[in-house]
Amino acid sequence: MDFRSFLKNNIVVLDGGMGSLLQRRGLRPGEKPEEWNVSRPDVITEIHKEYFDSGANVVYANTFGANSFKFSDEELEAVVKAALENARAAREASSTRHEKFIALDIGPLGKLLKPLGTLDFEEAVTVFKRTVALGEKYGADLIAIETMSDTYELKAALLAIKESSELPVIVSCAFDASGKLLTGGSPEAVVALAESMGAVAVGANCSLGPKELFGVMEKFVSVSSLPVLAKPNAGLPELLNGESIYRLSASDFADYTQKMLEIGVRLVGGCCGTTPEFIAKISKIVEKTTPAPVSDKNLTVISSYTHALYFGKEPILIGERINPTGKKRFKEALLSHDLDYIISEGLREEESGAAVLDVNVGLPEIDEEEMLLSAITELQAVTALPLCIDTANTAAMEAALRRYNGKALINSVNGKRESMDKIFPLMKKYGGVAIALTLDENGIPENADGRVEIAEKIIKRAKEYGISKKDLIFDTLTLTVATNPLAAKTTLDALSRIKSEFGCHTSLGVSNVSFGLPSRDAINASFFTMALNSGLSAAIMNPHSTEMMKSYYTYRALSGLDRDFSDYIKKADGFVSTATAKVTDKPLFEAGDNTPLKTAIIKGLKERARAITAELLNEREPLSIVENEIIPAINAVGDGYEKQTLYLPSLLASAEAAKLAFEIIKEAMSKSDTGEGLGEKIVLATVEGDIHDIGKNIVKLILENYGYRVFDLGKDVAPAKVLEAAQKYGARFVGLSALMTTTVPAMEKTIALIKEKAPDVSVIVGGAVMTEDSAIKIGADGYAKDAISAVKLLKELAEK
Ligand code: B1M
Repeated sequence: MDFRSFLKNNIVVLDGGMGSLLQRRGLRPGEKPEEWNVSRPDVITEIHKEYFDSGANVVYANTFGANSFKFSDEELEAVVKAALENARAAREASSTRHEKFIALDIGPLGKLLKPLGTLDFEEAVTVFKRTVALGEKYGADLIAIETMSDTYELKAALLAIKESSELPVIVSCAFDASGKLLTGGSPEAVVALAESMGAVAVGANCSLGPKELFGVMEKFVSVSSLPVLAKPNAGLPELLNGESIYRLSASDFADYTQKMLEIGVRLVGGCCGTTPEFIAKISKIVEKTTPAPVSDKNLTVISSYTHALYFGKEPILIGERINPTGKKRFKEALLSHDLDYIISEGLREEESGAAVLDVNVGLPEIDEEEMLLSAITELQAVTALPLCIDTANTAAMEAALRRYNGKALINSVNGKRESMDKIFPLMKKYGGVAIALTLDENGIPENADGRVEIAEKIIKRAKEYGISKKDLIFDTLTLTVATNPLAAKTTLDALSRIKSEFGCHTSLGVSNVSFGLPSRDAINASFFTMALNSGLSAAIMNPHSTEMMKSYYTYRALSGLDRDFSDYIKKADGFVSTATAKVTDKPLFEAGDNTPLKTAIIKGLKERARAITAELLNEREPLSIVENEIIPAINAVGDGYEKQTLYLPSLLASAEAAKLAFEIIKEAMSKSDTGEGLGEKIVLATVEGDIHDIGKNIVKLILENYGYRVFDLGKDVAPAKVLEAAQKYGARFVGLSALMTTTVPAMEKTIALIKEKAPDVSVIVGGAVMTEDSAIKIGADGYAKDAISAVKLLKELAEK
């Protein structure tokens, strides 16, 4: 039986941990587990056999880290080949009679993708492809992507498989205690992506025990139309003498597994700390359990890297402002490649209440493909809103869909054969939900019947491409009532019929209705309310329009979608004060904004931050800009990160913007040395394991400004390197920075080494995680809470 058929009707037992078992059998720290496929095939085969004997239907071949970042081409082929041979040998040796499959195991590449790290998306796809091709060549039955903590890397892996293999793929991600991925992704976002990219099962593995993971599994089961997979650790790890210990017993683990099966999980196994004993206990339970049915949830969903957005729960506002039509300033921005302007349009829409951003950057004079790709890349670095990719250029659409981190909304397909035959293959490959316009080769039908017929034709053609109608949202086209008074009624009739006859969701661009008439906002708003009442699921509109937002919030409140009218009440003040204004087109940077640099950094607008800093330097002291703009902005972003209102990519975008602002300040300040330090030498470093360097860079700048000769070793610096530099440069001082509790031990280690080998050198420390007390405790000569205190402290130490 092949894996797909087995999965359809059975609960699948997966294997348990591999790494911890290898350590017990002598794998040394730093040694690559995959090397044992070749050097210790007996051990690997034995472990696989134990899992098969315990009842596992699937063993993961020992290829978790087998990729070309860690192995040369030759080595990679050897380890993957041996991995699959070992698994096959185990299968042959195992005498139990249940179904047995071998998965090629694909783990994270060990490098973060841009914008979080330096790895390019396409390079990640290429690297995954190499491993996948070997897995296919050496006979894997399926592919298991596991322990992913970034949806972007997951997408790269899924795409690599799609482009190079026919094997079924099961997917699982690593969630933290908040129920999110490292980059902020929710289970719902993972499901949306995995389903749309063609996985056959989706779920969670590693990081937590079954108890802590239970809430995450409930979320998976509630939204997934695919079988759900759970492969937790044997409880939460405890660190003992540098080793992770897992204390959950096999029986307790099995009890939790039973509960997971009861809520509908269909693939169960274990990760770190679990052993064949755990799998044997699970298998016993599975034998007695009837598989829960896997139902099609019939959800129309798009997603970003953080969250999924479902159509039909409440009306969705799609911001239309990223579009050059009729906008001189926007066109100029496109021509001059002013991405910050384009992005700030999107951020303003988000502030006004848009839930999705439509992105249209087409202009005949520019390379639309390049521009769309840049806009998508930059936007998804600063906002977590799902994007709607809006272009008639198929190449640009494909490039954007490929790079989009999630399941995109696609604007648009229509009933013309040519349109469907271009868009549907892209949807099939990259996933997505398409806005389907009810027009075809004969134009827009005048009556509702004609538009409903086109909708039916689109649904039929989509089906031929294997695309479900739940991934189509119908736009029955708003025409102006000025030339045809029945136009609005026809649009709404078609909309209601498509909803009731086909069960499909709908969207409209509303503002066309009033073209050529006075008080357009009044007509638009009434039409919008009528459309909402006819069951409109989404509207493409200007979220800065007060009248439209009034309609939206009153509709929600009056139809019971806004509990206690709380959203309405929050917005009502704005409605009153702007009652006479047509559109509250509030710029992101208002005249009189005292903190434009702060805003630019918080929003992660890099070029804007650089330009504003240069302007501010004409009127303000560099240091006051650092203290009153840059540091508070970074702290504000830090607060948002802590409260989980924003996630790592946004934090990084802000840090990058702060860095650019800071570079301009550095240039200005390098001209103003006070000479106070009289050339005293100091070696500066952020300690090993810590990559936070904004604070350390500020300290460097100020020290240089006070006449110190600073030797900056950068971030993540090993103790020996710090010592070596202090000795090499004959520095009298060393300054260390640490921002995380986990890197304070590295600071202590560095101080101890310096005290031992260079006792004449004084060490000062700082960083948000440090205090006067903790500095003394780890043996530092002094603690500085900020850069100016560091200058004072060094002076005191020099005088001692
Ligand atoms: Co991260 N980060 N971060 N981060 N980050 C913190 C520090 C954190 C508190 C956020 C949080 O969770 N609330 C948290 C640490 C928790 C803890 O251990 N207590 C954290 C975490 C967990 C992480 C990651 C692990 C996230 C993840 O991957 N899950 C990861 C770490 C990776 C690693 O280091 N191995 C990570 C990554 C990042 C970014 C890359 C996105 C980015 C850093 C970019 C960069 O530095 N190039 C980043 C940022 C920006 C922050 C916050 C938001 C801001 C840090 C900062 O720059 N502050 C931070 C939360 C926060 O502090 N609000 C956070 C502004 C800066 C001017 O202040 O550095 O304190 P500070 O420097 C001050 C003083 O302390 C002093 O002078 C400076 C000027 O006044 N000072 C010295 C500093 N060094 C000194 C040395 C001296 C004297 C004075 O003498 C030598």
